[in-house]
Amino acid sequence: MTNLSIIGTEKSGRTSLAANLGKKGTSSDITMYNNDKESRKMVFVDPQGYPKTLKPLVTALNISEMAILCIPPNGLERDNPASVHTGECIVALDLLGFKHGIIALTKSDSTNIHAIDELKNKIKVMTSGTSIQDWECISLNTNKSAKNPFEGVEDLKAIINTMAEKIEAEQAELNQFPARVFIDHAFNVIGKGCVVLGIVKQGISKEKDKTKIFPLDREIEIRSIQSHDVDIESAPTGTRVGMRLKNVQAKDIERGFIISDKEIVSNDYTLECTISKFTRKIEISSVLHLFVGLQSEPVRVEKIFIDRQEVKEAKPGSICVLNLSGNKKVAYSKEDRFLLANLDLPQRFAAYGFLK
Ligand SMILES: Nc1nc2c(ncn2[C@@H]2O[C@H](COP(=O)(O)OP(=O)(O)O)[C@@H](O)[C@H]2O)c(=O)[nH]1
Ligand SMILES: [Mg+2]
Repeated sequence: MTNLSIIGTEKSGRTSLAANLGKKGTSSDITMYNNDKESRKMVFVDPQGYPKTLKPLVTALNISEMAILCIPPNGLERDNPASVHTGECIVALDLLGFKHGIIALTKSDSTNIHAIDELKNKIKVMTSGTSIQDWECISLNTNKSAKNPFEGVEDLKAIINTMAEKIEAEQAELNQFPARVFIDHAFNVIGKGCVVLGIVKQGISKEKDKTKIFPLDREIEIRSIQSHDVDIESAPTGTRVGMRLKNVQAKDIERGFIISDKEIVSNDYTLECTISKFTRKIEISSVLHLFVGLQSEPVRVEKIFIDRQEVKEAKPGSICVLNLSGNKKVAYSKEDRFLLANLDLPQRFAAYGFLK
């Protein structure tokens, strides 16, 4: 199963595109659109709470294997205040090292071919050296009364299908690892008890599995699993699941909790970080926002090291080790990628890092 996030600035046409590709399902600060009818099941995630907050964007990307970055005709114009968020989405994809994706030049009916070429050139310059520099740009619209209605949408679907094949092969490789399920929603259903929604990030999760939930570090049992409203006995990597859990209550579960046999749990971190070129310097005692998996929380920069020397600041584009401390317990594994953001800046993403 392939999960896609459809990201971009406000009014980039991402909700219109998502609604065109799937049927609306679960909705909070992210909205799921499912295409249950087609043989290859996909979920399209619209981080609708973005750009107001970063959390929906990071959540959507971390439950997806593929992204569609929507850039409207004015999406990179200097005098368009929203264009900072086009840049921010590019920085997010780059810091996440996001592999699979397409750039959708949306609202093609409200622009012209010369403007589209100019936009493509701007994008080429902006994305050069980032993880998305080779992503294909495809011009499209979702306007049924356009002269060329739904131009590009079928082409987009064809590219998605080709990428989905690659993604499925990668997911099959991950099935050999211990199961980890990232939870994005949790609620109580009368007569059924605690139900969580989420994604199998690696391994194969099975009905009746006796496992744990983190950072609670509590033993639980998976009573049953559903995917796209159908009961299944086991859920391989990439499956979007609904699970009934035994021995935990929905009120004790927050977004980002992980179902797995083993995770690290902490509220301080030593990370080997790469600071983005598109941020300001990071200083001792500043407060950053930390994201890992689907969890997020403010952290204080306690210490900074460059080449093992303790320093007071780290410059954009540099590599350093950061000692960070927060208040809340967070669950993660050694190979998980952390993102750091500075919420006071217009482009908020600041760095990525891994456990030192
Ligand atoms: N002309 C035209 N308008 C569009 C297209 N896609 C979206 N819109 C309009 O642009 C506005 C923002 O679209 P929406 O999908 O809500 O953008 P979002 O804020 O990125 O989710 C709405 O008024 C849409 O009707 C398109 O392909 N062509
Ligand atoms: Mg929207």
